[in-house]
Parts: sequence; C-alpha cells; structure tokens
Amino acid sequence: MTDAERAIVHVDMDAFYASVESLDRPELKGRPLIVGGLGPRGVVATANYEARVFGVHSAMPMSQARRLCPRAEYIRPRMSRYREISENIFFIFREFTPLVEGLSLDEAFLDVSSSLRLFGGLEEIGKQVKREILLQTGLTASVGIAHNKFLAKLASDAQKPDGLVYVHQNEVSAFLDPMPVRRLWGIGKRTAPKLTALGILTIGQLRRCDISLLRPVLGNQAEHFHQLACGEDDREVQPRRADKSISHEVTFDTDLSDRRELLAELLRQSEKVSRRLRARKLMASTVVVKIRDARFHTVSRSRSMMACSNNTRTLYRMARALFEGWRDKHRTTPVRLIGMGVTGLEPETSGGKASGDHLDSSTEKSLDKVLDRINQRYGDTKIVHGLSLHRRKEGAD
Ligand code: TTP
Ligand code: MG
Repeated sequence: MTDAERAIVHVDMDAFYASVESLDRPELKGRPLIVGGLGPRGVVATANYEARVFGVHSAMPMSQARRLCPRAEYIRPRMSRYREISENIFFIFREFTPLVEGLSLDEAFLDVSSSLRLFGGLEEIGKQVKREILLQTGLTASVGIAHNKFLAKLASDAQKPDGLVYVHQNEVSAFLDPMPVRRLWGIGKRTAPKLTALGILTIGQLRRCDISLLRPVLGNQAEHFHQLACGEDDREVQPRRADKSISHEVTFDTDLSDRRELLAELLRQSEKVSRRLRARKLMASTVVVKIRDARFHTVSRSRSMMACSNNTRTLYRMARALFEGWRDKHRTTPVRLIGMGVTGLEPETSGGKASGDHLDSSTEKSLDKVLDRINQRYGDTKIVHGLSLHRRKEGAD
C-alpha cells in the first residue's frame, strides 16, 4: 500500500498520569496536579493542564516545579494503575483494527485503512475512539488523523487536550509550513541552531529550500528531512507482538439477563482462554470483561492481578468480579454480548510478576492439567468446570 492510500490514526491521552490521578480522586479536579518523583532528585513525569499554565512540564526538576507552582498537589506515580488503564485503552484500539503500534502506555498508532467502511469513515473512527475511551475510562484523549504516521502524530498534538484533528491531503503544507523545524523527528537541540543560521526557522522554509543547501548541515539525512517537511512518510504501523491478548466472546441469539447463565458463559470463556494460555506456556497479568447491552452500548472493564496466572478459576474469579461490578449498576439490563480476555502476557517461566503460585492452589493447577489432557485427546471442551454446564453452547466464538 502506498503512503497516500493509508489511513492512520494517532491517539495520545491528555496529561495521562495526572488525569488518572484526578479520575481516582475527584476532589482534585480543577486543581493543578504534578505527578513525579517526590525525593530530592525527583523530576516531573507530567503536570495537568492547570499546572502547565505555571510553566511546569515533563522532565523538569521537581524543585523547580515547586517554585513555579507551590499550590499544586504533588503525587507519586502509581505505575500499575496507569498500566491497567493503558491495557484498557489498547483493548479499545484493537476493536477498531488489529494493526496497533503502541509507543508508550498512553500513545499508539492505528492503521485503520481496512476498517473504514465498517466504522463509517476515518473521521468517524477518530470520534468513536475518543468516545469509547471517555465512556470506558472517564479520560480524554487527543486524536490525529492523516495518511501517514508523521502527520497523524503532529495532528494529535495540534489541539490538545481533547482534540481531534484531521489533516487532509490538500491541507498538508498549510498544516506543516508554519511549524518550527524542531517538530521534525530527529531535528533536535544541536541541528536546529544550524538551520536557524541558514535562515530556516519553519518547516515551510525547509521545504522550499534547495536540498544542496541543506546537505552541509543535515548531511545524508538532508533528503529524509526534506521529505518529512513535504509531509511524506512511508513507514508502516508495526504491531509489536502478534498476540498481546487472548479473548473469547459470544453474541447471544436472544439477549440474556439471567445472572447465573451469564456467569456460566464467562466461566466457559475463562476455560477457553486459560487453556489457550497454558497451551502456549503463557500467563496473563490482566483480565478484561466486555459487555454489550441490548441497546448496543459496549463497555469493557479490566483489572490487573497481584500475580500472573493461567489458572481457570483464578481468571474466572477475576472476570466474575468485573462482571458483578458492572451488574451492580445494571441489574435488569439485558446483555447482548459477553466476552472475556486477558492481556499482559508473559512466558510461564519468566520471573517478574509470573509467580501465580500463591494465587492458584496446586489442586486447581492439577485439575487444569487433567482437563487439558482429556480435552486434548477428545477434542474441544468435552469436560468442563461444573457451573459452565448451566449454559452449554450458544453461538460460537
Ligand atoms: P505524554 O503523552 O508525553 O504526556 P501527557 O500524556 O502527560 O500529556 P499530553 O500528552 O497531554 O501532552 O506522556 C505520557 C505519560 O508518560 C505522562 O503522563 C507521564 C509519562 N512521562 C514521563 O514519565 N516522563 C516524561 O518525560 C514524559 C514526556 C512523559
Ligand atoms: Mg499523552
């Protein structure tokens, strides 16, 4: 596929760590928040927009931030919480396309070239991604849309926070030309002054400049930067690992409200998911449950576990808790689709969080093994955990 045919969406959460903090502590809403190391050598990880007004920004020494904005609330980062929300967001991205390239916890490229018709067009996808993120996490994201990665990334940054910018093909130079050359990836503190010396301050000036004049400063990169200045970039979106998640879901023929039946379905899915994990010698750190109601409103809830696991009951218990959390507020809502999945996959043998032993009792693990062996011999799901018999088979997944 050529550069001009691609449809790329770049999503970047707004003041990510700080927004999560005010989400979890609503009493902080509207106040300047600064998240970062609180020790003597601490630096700012991020500041919310209320604190940025005072000049506080990422990577600034905390002592300087305290001078600029003494009234702010200072918060130590809670990485596992940010990771949890990040997994939720990436789950949403993959609802739109499998081609998701994560750049950090709060940022990703989506190649949606093949999803346009399904979701009603490019701008519509951008809006839906934002809407889903807000609905499911309570956080805002900024979205950039263009036909390549470079432009999409600049576009998501152009109207932060809560922005949506679509750079159409015929708007590229109007969009890029006024920007300072520093916005080109790879032009940093050292190169920018050399360009300034040539009288090149903006991307437009660089674009109009003859390449032979750029060579003494940019060397063999001159052509590359000239192309970027023209808004050309043919790098593909590269999903990092094929299977970062495993999931099953089912759409019921008729909507279901019976709690026991829904739980039975969740258990059946937990069995399938955990069996696939065990077959691939993987464990998961996070469980996700997805529910779509009769009015087509979809939510996904996720939670990270204390330790990784691939044990059926452990994953099911987590899924059940997530489901019950939803059901508490939706007692009579009929369910159209239910699904469960896992993310945060790690090899069974690795260290880190992969020490599910204190969660998964040895009896449960041996039971899993026995069931796996029987099912392997006799094909798919001949023997299952008892409760899932409450609902045997409706729809395939
Ligand atoms: P960014 O997306 O760069 O920043 P942000 O989400 O806080 O704000 P915005 O996108 O609205 O401009 O980074 C995402 C998170 O990564 C950020 O919340 C905190 C962390 N981070 C650091 O820990 N150190 C850094 O220097 C930067 C830039 C980010
Ligand atoms: Mg961000």
